[in-house]
Amino acid sequence: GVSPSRGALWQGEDLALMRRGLEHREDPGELQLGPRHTVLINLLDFKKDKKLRPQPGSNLWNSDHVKMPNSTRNTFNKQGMFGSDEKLRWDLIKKKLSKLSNVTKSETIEEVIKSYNVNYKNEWKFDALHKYFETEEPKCELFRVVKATAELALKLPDICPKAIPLLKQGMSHSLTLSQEQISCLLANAFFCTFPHRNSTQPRAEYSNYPDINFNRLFGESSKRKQQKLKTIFQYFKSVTEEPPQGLVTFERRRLAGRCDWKHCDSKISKLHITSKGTIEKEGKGMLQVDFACAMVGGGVLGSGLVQEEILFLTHTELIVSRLFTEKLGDWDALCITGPQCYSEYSGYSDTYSWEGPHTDTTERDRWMRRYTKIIAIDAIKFKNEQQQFEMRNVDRELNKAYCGFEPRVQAQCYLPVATGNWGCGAFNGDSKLKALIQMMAASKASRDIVYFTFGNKELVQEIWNMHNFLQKQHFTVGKLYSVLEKYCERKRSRSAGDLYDFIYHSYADLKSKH
Ligand code: AR6
Repeated sequence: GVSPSRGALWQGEDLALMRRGLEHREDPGELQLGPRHTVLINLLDFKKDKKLRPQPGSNLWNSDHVKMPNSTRNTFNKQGMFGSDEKLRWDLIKKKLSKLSNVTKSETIEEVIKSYNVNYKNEWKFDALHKYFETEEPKCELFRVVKATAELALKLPDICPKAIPLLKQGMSHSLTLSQEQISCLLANAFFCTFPHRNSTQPRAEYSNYPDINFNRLFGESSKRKQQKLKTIFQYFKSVTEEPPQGLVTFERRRLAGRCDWKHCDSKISKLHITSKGTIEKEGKGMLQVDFACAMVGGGVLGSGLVQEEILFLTHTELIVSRLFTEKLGDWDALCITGPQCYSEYSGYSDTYSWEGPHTDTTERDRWMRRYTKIIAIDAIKFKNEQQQFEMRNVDRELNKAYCGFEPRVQAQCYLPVATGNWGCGAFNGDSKLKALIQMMAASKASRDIVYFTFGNKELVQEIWNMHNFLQKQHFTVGKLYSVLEKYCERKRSRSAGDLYDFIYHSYADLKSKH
């Protein structure tokens, strides 16, 4: 290890030791469907020879399922000489997308997309897309990708025949689909074919869902948008050249009951804390936290470009969660198992830059999913610093984190949580408080923590000292919770000073009184 001197890059347990937990991988059991698990591939074929064929089924046009572009209920009125005539929107989409077989300029893509989205003809902008096509080389490769992506989109009726359930608020439900099915759905999202998903009205049918059609990605060009387009095009290039052969599961989970934090007697679990590395790279194989927006993916299709958006861009399959995941509630999390990484990147936010294709060599589990597990949990966005020290908000964050960390299968040893300054960037949280909250939730969930401070060496030391203190004094989660309550109470009436100082002192006081 490293001597606990000031300025050390890392502290705590050896990372290699933490990684040992990865050897006892949580076994998902046999792939099975059930009342809480929808599988979009054919199970018999899968069991027989691991072939990933679509499960037959039929389109359902209702409020419990994704409304598909190829539904016979997806119609439009064509004004003709003899009044209006109901037409299938999918027929029009087919006709227009086939036009892309000899596409030579990006304006054609704009025309095609607008031809079946007439209501947005004046609203949607494509300047970012055109700029991308002006600068990117070689052109022939670019047009090959567009053509192949259009062909992929058109295979929708064959690739995704079975209705896709919406993962709604309050539900605990998993959805397993093949990477090929995801690529086909994303190809449709790229060409903005999903019906009823474009309205920005507050009372629109899907207003409680993230947007899925890619139109926002194509307008308002900026350096960020260009780098996003590079990343997205890499994904389509990759999946159209060589369709990935595996499955991905999206699990919406809801916390079963209230947690009694005050009486939780779990001991504080082990910690490795480092200023170097990132959750997605050095935390590979662990339970990786996505610093999410309640609308999962946040600004990935718009201008946002921080932790969650970068994760969704490089692990592009994550974007499909926006198609069916209703806004997360306070007690919900979304767990994604098996997404693949398609791109290398450098930088962050304004300096984010696509650095080329990534070849993902992560092994696959019994369900042919990559051993990559991502937990989307959304922190509260605080308007002022004070709010987060209200106990009801502390409770909310504890429950939210625990909902993500709670083990759902029996295992000898659970994956460690790979996390960091959750809720402490765009969402203005205090990293010292959030570190304690995440430590408590992980401890209750019997998971160790690998914490990435994202360059902050001082924070490594501060959190490590606190963790050390908590362990030495045999703190339980419940005891720490009680101290937090006192601190929040104090904070209400006067200045309470630094949180960690308060914990150190209150404990010393407590001891001297006994
Ligand atoms: N690995 C480890 N730490 C990181 C990484 C990484 N890859 N990236 C950033 N950090 P932020 P939030 C650190 O702002 O506050 C999105 O739009 C870094 O210190 O992404 O929870 C979502 O969609 C950074 O300041 O998370 C939500 O709408 C801190 O983590 C919203 O942002 C927080 O990263 C969530 O905001």
